[in-house]
Amino acid sequence: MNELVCLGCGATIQTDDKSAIGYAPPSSLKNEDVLCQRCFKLRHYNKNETVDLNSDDFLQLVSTIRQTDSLIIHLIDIFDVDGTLLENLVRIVGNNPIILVGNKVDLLPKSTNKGQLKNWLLRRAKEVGLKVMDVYLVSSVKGDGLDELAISMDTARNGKDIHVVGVTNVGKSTFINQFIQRSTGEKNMITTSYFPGTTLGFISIPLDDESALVDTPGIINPAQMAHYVSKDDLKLITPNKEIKARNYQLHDQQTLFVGGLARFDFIKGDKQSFVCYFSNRIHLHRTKLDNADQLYERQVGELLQPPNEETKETLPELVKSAYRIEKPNTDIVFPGLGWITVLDADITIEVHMPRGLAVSIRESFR
Ligand SMILES: Nc1nc2c(ncn2[C@@H]2O[C@H](COP(=O)(O)OP(=O)(O)OP(=O)(O)O)[C@@H](O)[C@H]2O)c(=O)[nH]1
Ligand SMILES: [Mg+2]
Repeated sequence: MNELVCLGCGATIQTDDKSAIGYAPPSSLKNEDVLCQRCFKLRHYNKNETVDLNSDDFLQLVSTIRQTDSLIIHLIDIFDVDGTLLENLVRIVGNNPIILVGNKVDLLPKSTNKGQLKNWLLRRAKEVGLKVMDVYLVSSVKGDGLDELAISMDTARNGKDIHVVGVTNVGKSTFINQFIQRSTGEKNMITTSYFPGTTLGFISIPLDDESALVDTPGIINPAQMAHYVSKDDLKLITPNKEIKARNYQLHDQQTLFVGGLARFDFIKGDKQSFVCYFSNRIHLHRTKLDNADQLYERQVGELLQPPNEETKETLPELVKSAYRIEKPNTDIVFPGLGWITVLDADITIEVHMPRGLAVSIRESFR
């Protein structure tokens, strides 16, 4: 006997509780493929019903992969590597071999040096103690890089299953949908959405008679920006096309606001250019450092958006950290938002982010 699961999200289908996960009207059970009500609404009305995400349940479920003999595709969002690279992946997938795949390359400016980005990802994986066979860069939406990866996956899996594992919202289901579309022509078979927690159970797509490509629910990482902002704001901060670099000449004692979600204070150093990489829909605002506190208080949710008037209420307060940047070509990374490249060097800055999210510094790969 096989449990009936939703084709779109992998949740176990039930017909009793309309407000619980996996609900489908009894009449839908006679269909060959059953979609739960939440997936149905997401697909047909683009309406996202919030589900109660219990991070422990998902972690436990995904951790059963430890007991399998399979190939792991660890998908991460190259726009938020700190928020999506799973340092504890080995605890979840055991000794299975891992290919690291950076998704969403379509969002990077075309000029990005992909070779350097790959090397940096390899270094990051090593730094956090993650052993990976190889690194690939792909766009699951556009299809870039998937042919090359498909060949490598086929060799590496050696007839075994492939599990696609990663933090919520990195694009696991979109990634698998591309492979389904390539082999059967069917589009958007698995439900995807811009909000975390879309996939709720394992979804197995047969590769041949013996093995499958398996979609898994996202691991919840509290350090992911998506958990701090409203759905509306998330839509604005998530880039939906290639990022246009925005160049700002700043003097010391000037501040740049990233909407009302983050703030960059140039404390000390020579006047210079800062290149900003954020969703084109986030408003950047320059002001004098002296005015910045007051401006924030008055204008967060107004001039400084996102958040908006309503969603500013739920945003954690911004907390400040100071850095001395000595090397030229350094990125200040605002997890889940984007980054600012410092072209020159020898500067002191202060950076403000919502409490719970930490800025990081890296060598730029531009
Ligand atoms: N620009 C861009 N967006 C992508 C890409 N892949 C996925 N997305 C978007 O990222 C969002 C999340 O995609 P999903 O495929 O639902 O992510 P997931 O990892 O399955 O999420 P969970 O099921 O919640 O764990 C959606 O809005 C996708 O359209 C990509 O290659 N490029
Ligand atoms: Mg998914």
